[in-house]
Amino acid sequence: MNFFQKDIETMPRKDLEALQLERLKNIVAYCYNNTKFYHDKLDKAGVGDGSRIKQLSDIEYIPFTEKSEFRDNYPFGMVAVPHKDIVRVHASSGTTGKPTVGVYTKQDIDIWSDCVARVCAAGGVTEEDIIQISFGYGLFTGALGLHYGLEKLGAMVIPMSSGNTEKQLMMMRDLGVTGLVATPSYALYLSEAVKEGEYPLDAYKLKLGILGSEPCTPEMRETIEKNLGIYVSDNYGMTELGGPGVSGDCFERDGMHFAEDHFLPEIVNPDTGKRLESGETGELIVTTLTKQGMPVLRYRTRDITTLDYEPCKCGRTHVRMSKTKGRTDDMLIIKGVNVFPTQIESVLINIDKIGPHYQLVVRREGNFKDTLEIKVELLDASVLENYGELEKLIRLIQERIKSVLGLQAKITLVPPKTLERFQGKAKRILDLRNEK
Ligand code: DLL
Repeated sequence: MNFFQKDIETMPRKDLEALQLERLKNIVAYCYNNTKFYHDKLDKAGVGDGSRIKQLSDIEYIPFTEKSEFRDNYPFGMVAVPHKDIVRVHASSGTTGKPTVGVYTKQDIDIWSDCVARVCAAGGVTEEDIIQISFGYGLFTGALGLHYGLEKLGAMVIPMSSGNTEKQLMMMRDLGVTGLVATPSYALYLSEAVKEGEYPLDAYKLKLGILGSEPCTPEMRETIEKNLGIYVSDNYGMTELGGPGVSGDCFERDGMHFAEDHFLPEIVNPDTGKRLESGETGELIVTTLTKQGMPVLRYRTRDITTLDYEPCKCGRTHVRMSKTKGRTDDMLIIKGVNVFPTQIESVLINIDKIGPHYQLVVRREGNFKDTLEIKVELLDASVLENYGELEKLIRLIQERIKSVLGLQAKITLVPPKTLERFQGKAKRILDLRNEK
């Protein structure tokens, strides 16, 4: 039994789509009538209150909502309810400019918790589990989002937050923690600490990892699973859509099931905005169907993925999104080749003698020519003393990168434990293109 709301999660698609259409019409009218932002935007696009929407594909008449509009309307310009109805505010950790704000009514928190509970149940959590949340508590949606969802599911929650590795491990051992909630990067970091710590792996009762908030390649997942002796599932979401709970893996791990009764996904060509067919890769666009506090129509997530509507062996009928390749803003264009860091990660992880930690340094030579340096950690520092072996390893990595990605990169091997470790999302790209 790994469902939280089985009737909804396995609903026949015909019924699901009828529900989505009804909710789509309602949310467009709701946005039009309750926010000046959407009132003006929908009027300008000639959509008005959405009464011309007769079928789901009519969604294409609605204009996209862009990330910049969140910033321009910071903090409460897109809110659709009076302040007295708002019970929570979260914000993204955006590194530049103002953060992106999310606001929640009581009903929003309730539905959000349901969606997160679904993701956790699908990843194997039951009310028997003791789950340590090692996301940083605060404005970030991850910690409180998972916290409420797990409590709703009935699991025992340890609100550990991130940092203080020794204490993290002590609590895991002492409380008999069975599941870890973290970013894949932090799970990797903790797994190394376990390996090097004085306690053997069987001093821990860990069996599950509910990881999300950043891309995790299957290869990275396998490394974490092996190091910690756990089963890992991936879950996806973002502040603009309320946080985690938008989609998550089932035991098939063949795409993350969308909570399609609350979020309507589409895929478009990121350059033209044209809608793409099921199975085609493009930018994910999402409309929130039930959010009261800050509903969003056709949000351009910038995440690159595919949607698969084929029935899943697990019985869920809700569409599956593939692991994201990354964000359009993280895509590097090196000498005309488009690459995502995740593609490089998949290549590196399969090579012996190097660890799963890497950093990508992008520089600009002259006006146009971008170059990529890949810094990778060695597992054993002694390789650095053997010139022949070092050269051989560098050549091997270079050739693999070239044959898989068609990309010529400079490879720098660095001693073990010299690259930065991350307690939240990893920052693997060091972009020096605009620095003199
Ligand atoms: O990361 C929400 C979240 C918290 C999701 C905890 C899952 C677990 P933001 O900080 O606003 O929100 O970042 C959103 O992170 O657009 C993706 O680019 C990326 N992202 C989130 N989950 C995944 C995932 C939270 N499972 C941005 N795989 C999104 C790949 C992910 N990328």
